[in-house]
Amino acid sequence: MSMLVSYHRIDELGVITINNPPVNALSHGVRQGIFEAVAQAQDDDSKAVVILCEGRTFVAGADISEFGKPIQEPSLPQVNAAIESSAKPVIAAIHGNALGGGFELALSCHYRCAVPSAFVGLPEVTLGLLPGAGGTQRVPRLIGVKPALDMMTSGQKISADTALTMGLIDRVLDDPLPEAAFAFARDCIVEGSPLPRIRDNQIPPDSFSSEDFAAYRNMLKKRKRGQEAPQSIVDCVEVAMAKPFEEGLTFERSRFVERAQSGQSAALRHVFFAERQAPKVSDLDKTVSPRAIQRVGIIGAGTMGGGIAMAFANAGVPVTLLELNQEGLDRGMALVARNYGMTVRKGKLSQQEAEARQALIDGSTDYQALASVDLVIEAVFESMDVKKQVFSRLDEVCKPGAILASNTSYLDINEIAAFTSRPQDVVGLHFFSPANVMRLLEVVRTDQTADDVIATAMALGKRISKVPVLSGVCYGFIGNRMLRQYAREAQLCMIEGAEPEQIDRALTDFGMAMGPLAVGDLAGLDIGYKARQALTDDQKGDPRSYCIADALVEMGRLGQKTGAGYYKYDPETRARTSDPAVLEVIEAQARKHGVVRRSFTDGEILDRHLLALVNEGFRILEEGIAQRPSDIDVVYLCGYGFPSYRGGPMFYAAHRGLRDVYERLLALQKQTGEAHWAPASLLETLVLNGQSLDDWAQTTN
Ligand code: T1G
Repeated sequence: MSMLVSYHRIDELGVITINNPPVNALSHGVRQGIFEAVAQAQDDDSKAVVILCEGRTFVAGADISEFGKPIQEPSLPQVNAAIESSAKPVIAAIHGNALGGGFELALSCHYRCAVPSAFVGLPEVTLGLLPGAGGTQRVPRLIGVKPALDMMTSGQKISADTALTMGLIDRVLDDPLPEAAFAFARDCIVEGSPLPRIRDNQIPPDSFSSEDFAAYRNMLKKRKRGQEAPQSIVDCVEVAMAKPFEEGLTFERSRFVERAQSGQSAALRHVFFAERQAPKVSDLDKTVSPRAIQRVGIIGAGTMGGGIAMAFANAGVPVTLLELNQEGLDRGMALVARNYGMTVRKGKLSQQEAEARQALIDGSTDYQALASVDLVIEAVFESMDVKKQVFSRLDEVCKPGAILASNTSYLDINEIAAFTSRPQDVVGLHFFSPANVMRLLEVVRTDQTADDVIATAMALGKRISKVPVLSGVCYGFIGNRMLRQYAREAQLCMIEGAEPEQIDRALTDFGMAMGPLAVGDLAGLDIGYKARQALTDDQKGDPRSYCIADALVEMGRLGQKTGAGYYKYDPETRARTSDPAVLEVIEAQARKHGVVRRSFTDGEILDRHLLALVNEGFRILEEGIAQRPSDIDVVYLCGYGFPSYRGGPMFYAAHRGLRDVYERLLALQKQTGEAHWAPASLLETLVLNGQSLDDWAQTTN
């Protein structure tokens, strides 16, 4: 028996214990160990078998890091078949999370019990996969077709109490493991035969018609736009209704292997590990420990300040929101209250919970109120003069050791840090709007930020349910710096001949949540306009890349907030439609700048936007602004609506092939004569050396 799995006896019970930290993933060694232990139990005089896990969780699934490698036997379906055909009752005793293959293993057991704090789920769809060890055949037999489809296509975790109500488990234990599970197992022995084998359950043939399946598929086409795995899950469940269990298992396996070899699953598995890698800062002094953050101050109670306050209150961290005057403070606190009210009305939070969180946010107009906080985040107007006033004041009132952070999206944080006598305590914490919702947090390290401040920021990011990504100081950090190139291409494609709808459609067909021009209208065209006003003509760059946007703003078309921008918006429904007036503006600007407009293919539009992102991504890596390529992917997935099943801009480039990307950039440079299409030197080096991005990342991190 391997060290990963042990078997011992407790009186009449056989106990199989899995111990594969950190999450008891079903690696080959674990599968082998369970398989052998089940066989051993068949041969001894135990009356029942309990499967439980050491550590903080039950089995959290197959070992994702084994995907892409040849499957070693026994496979999980073989292990599950051995468990289900056991002559003695096998009981799964669940704590922490029983997810994916871990819950499929539990479903092959005859009984399932769980501690109250446990969760079960089949999140394979979030990895572009489907439950490939019997889940698609056993769950509909246990809880019915619709609940099974909802469970597997959402991938959501289900609490122990809800799982009991749904019939997924048999008992929620009152007492702690393992004793309570042993007691339950003894009850199962008394229960006697025949053993409940889910495989023997029948799905009522009229419980879900072919029309129902068709309707469900259509619903998924909208809700899970572009994703292949949800549709495969429906196919498997439809077979579960129509075919005997074994045939269904065979069908499921074939679809599972197909999914596991798909580009979408490779991308989503990359995302899984990339999000877990991002908070790790490879060059930090490993001996430093994060500073304690018990209370936070936020300056500026506007949309960003209010959202940031909610992000901390949602994590149980008390916040002081500071505003210049009472009127501004009341407006900010009212905004927070309104947002919590909306969350309650949507049923996402109880009134009681909302009130408890709101109570953690108090307000003040006096800087002295921040004297004892552990961290201050400034979210005021984007002007260096205003930042100077705020940070000089914070330097006076904040206690030694307090971290001073700026939520600036663009400004030079080295310059901001220089306004204080404690630049080592200054860091950028760049949230994304709405800050209480968006998962991305860019942690911007200045030339002097102390290691323990970075360690604190990364740990704090996880604590408030964000994905923290480290960035160096440059204009726009990682996300906005790349976005400028992407937004430039939207403007240039427009003035050169493409229409706003075509540009946005090319990107949404690729899977972006919204096209660049619709995003501009949502955010407000005046934001970019004001940012450009602060730049010199040189810094602004080619006027063709902003003249249309400027013209629309100067016409008062600021986007959704004025009912018109690149599109016009229905005042009631907010539905957007194209507006011939915009085409007139575009054609006028093209004439003014001597541009002869031409037709575009969607493919060219897509290439110019994606490769603008990718090329700037390579520049950001070669400058060391981002630690690793996957961090750039996380920024775009968690902050800019890049489709997760595409893996992110750098993953996209790596899987498209760096040579193809390189040659396409050279072709665009030749076609347009634009210097910005010159391939980044890192990309050129990798292509000429035949090196992959992963290889490079391994050598540099
Ligand atoms: N395989 C390999 N490594 C895993 C893993 C897994 N299934 N789950 C977690 N890890 C690693 C993770 O990379 C991290 O490593 C460490 O464990 C802690 O994870 C046949 C095919 C269980 C809720 O999708 O959702 O079963 O960074 O930071 O926040 O049908 O991990 O420390 O080096 O996330 O406490 C289905 C995936 C697999 C669940 C714990 N299962 N895991 O969250 O810790 S497919 C899943 C999670 C499958 C079958 C199919 C979470 C968690 P490192 P963590 P956490």
